[in-house]
Order: sequence, then C-alpha cells, then structure tokens
Amino acid sequence: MAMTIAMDSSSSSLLYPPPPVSMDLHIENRQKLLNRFRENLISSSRDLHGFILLQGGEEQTRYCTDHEDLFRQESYFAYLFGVREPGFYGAIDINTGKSILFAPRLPAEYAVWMGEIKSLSHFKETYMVDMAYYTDEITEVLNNQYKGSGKPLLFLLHGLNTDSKNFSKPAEFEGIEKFETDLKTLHPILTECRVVKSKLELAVIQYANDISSEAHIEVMRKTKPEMQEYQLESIFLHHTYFYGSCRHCSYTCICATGDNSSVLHYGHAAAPNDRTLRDGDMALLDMGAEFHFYASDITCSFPVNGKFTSNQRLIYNAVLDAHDAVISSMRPGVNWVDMHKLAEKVILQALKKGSLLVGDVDEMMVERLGSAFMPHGLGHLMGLDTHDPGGYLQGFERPKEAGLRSLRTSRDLIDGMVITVEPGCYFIDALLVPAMESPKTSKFFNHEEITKFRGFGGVRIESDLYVTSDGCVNMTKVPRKIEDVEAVMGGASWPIKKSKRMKLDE
Ligand SMILES: [Mn+2]
Repeated sequence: MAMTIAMDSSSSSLLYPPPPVSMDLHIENRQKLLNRFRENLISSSRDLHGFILLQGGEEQTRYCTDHEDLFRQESYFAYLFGVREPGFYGAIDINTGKSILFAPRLPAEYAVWMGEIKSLSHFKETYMVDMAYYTDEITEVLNNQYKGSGKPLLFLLHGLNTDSKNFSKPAEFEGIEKFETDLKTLHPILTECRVVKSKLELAVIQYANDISSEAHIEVMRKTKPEMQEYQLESIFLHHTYFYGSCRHCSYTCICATGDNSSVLHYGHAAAPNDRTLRDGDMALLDMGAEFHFYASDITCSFPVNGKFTSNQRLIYNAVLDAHDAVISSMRPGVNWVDMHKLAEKVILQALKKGSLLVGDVDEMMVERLGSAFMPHGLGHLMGLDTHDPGGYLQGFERPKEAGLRSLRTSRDLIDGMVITVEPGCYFIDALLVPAMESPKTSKFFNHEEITKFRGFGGVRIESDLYVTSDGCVNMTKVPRKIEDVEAVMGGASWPIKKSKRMKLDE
C-alpha cells in the first residue's frame, strides 16, 4: 500500500487524478508518537497506561448563516489520523498501541441532504485504525479499554503555537469529568514528531511542490502587462486544482506587482490582488497549493513584461545569491539564525556593489541594516501547516534584534526537517526613511541611488528545502536564473531541454 506519487519529468503536466495517499503515512505518524510517548513516560517513571486523545476540527458556518465554509481538518488531528471529515475524535491506547476513531452519529436527514451515512466499518477500513465507535460512546469505550488502576488518564493536546500565539484546544466531551487529564505531556512530544518528516510525508510535500511549481511556470508564461493581479492568482488556482486536485491552498495567494511587491502580506481582503500590471513592473507571486493536508510555499519574482531591467537584475540577483548561498550552506547542525545573517550579508554586499550602499558590510551587520531591506525571517518550518509548529523549543527565547526577532525558528537544522528559504529585498518607505535618517545608519546609504528605487517594490525568492544527512534538497522546481526566467517567459519549455539536436529530414 506504499504510496507512489511521482512526477514524469518528461511531460509538461502531472498525471491526474493523482494516486490516493496511503494511510500508512498516518499509521507511521501514530507509531512514531507512541514510541516517543512511551519513552517519555518510562524516563519519568510513569505508568504506561492511559490514552492520547485528540478532538478533530468542527464545521464552521459563516456568521449567523447556514453557509458552511469548506472544512479543512485540524493539523495535529490530520497528522495522526488523516481524517478529512469534521466532528471526529481519535485516541491511541498507550498500553496496547491500538488506535480508535470516534465518528459523529449523523441524523437520518443527513442522507437526504448530504449523501450516504457511512458505517463505522467504513471509517475503520478507510483510515486503517484498530477500532471505530461513535463520539457519544467515548466515555464507555475508553473506560472499558482501560487496564490501569483508578480513573483512566487522558493525555490531551494543549500548547502554544509560537507563530500565531494561539493555543491548541484540548478535547472536550460529555463525561470527561470521569477521567484524569494531563495537559502538559502531549503537545511538546507531538510537535517534535511533526518537525522531522518521514519518507511518505516528503512524497506528499514533493507532490504539492511539483504541482505548484508547474502552476507558477504556467503563470509566468501567461503574464503580460495590462492584466490584473487576480488573473495571475486565478491561473495558479486553476492549474493546481484542475491538474493536481488541490482543493485548498496552503495560504492566501500573494500576487503583488509594482510597489505592492513590498507589502509582505499583500493579497488579503483589504488589498485583494486587484491592481493592473504595468509594463516595467516586477511581480512577486507567493502561492502554494496544499495536497492531502500538506503544504507547499513558493515565491517567484519576475518582470511582468518578461525582460529584466538593470535595476531589476541588481535586486533580483542579490536575492538569488542569498537564496543559493544559504542552500549551499544548509546541513544538520547549522543554526538558522546564522543562515539568516548569511542571507542579509549577501544582500548587503550586492547593494554595496550596486552603489546603493557605501561603507563596511560588517559594520552594517552590527547595526542590523539588513532588516531595513529584509524585515521578515529567512524561512520557516513547513509541513501540514505553512508555518509548521516546533520553531521554538519550550523555554527557548526569540532573538530580540531587528530582523532576527521575526524569525519563526532559531533552531539548528536536523536531518528530515522541511524548511523554506525565502530571502527578500524590499524598498519599504516605513523602514527605509527612518534608517536613512538615523545617525547610526544614515552614512551607509547612497541617498541619490536609493531614491531611484523608491516605488520599486521588492523581490522575494522562496523554495522549500528538506535537510538531508549531508546537505539539503530543493523540492521546488521553477526557473531561478535570470536567463532561465526570461527564456520560460518567452515560451521555452521547462526544464529547458538540453538534448542533442535531432537529425531531421534535410
Ligand atoms: Mn513562506
């Protein structure tokens, strides 16, 4: 039942529909958690009894209406059980290792409006768990399964998401007072399980990357001045859904052109990708499709008319050099803050070479000048969530310096981590003006040159990398070099075929 998702690199498109993802992926995830959980209990001299219990996501309606937003499973629950329907609970018996799903008991009228009511045996088989019951049987089932003494112990999920500052919601159900509960043990162990990806997870993330890479290329080829930003978004969404069966994106598409490309989170409801593309603009497109709960997160930057100007070249190559320098330095044990600083340094050096900055780059680094051009972090862990949890270990403090405090992780790299590399260089008045006026950093600016870049927007280049034992692998397959971007925008195939010229009839 091992999943085989492979891209035929000779064809321009993936085969569709994609093969189903095997639930072995989630069986492995549960086994990994169970092993680590047992080790943790043993090392703290606790009994190997009780249940890990998670509550899956619930359906939400739009405000006071009955309009149901398309459901997407909660990520920790998806990691362990792969269940796509709302209203479920899932348990793992720590003693026996058995997995139990609890499905909602649906009313008879569900069959009229929503379709067939699926049986418990259907869920047991589909999701490859040991047992399936209804959610109104949780108390009874867990009491019957429990072999320890006293009240059965439930390990519930409660802990901080260091990106959103929100807490995950521990399971709640009628009768929970009949159990002992532990809110502390599960979250750090389960989060750490998610940090290192299995081969099966990597294959799914690779699929999301392949289809999103293809879609980015499709957008590049179709982009022309006078189009609307949302049309680029639409091409991406169509390609990933039509050819890749990706019904969700990992995040809202950022389709920024011209000065908008310096707005880091452009594309939201108040800035809805609705500008007209102008000849001479740069485009910055940050878009990634989600497949079987797993994310991709890719940014391409290019001139909308297909030809880089010398100013665009300067900024683009500064960012590309930073992107490539980081990727060549990544391997287990390398610290992410150091990678961020490396990217900043490469960008500052390029800006100095391009006469936008003057002075000593090491001095600029001391004054944190890099953050005036790249205020965001270099990259983040990625998996079931675009910003995957686990970036900061418990008790670990965020850096406080400008730029570094935006980092979503400060960790050392580990074999099997998936992390984005997304350096950027932006001309943001709200940052540049104070830096140009500050007595500490004013001297570094060639004020006349910098002025020419006001309104330029920005460039970001973002790829998804997984860390291997001796380096890393780039999962994102889009043209990056200027000549390749221009060639693909001009209609060349990608990957550009370097085959020998065929002998044709003369
Ligand atoms: Mn990203």
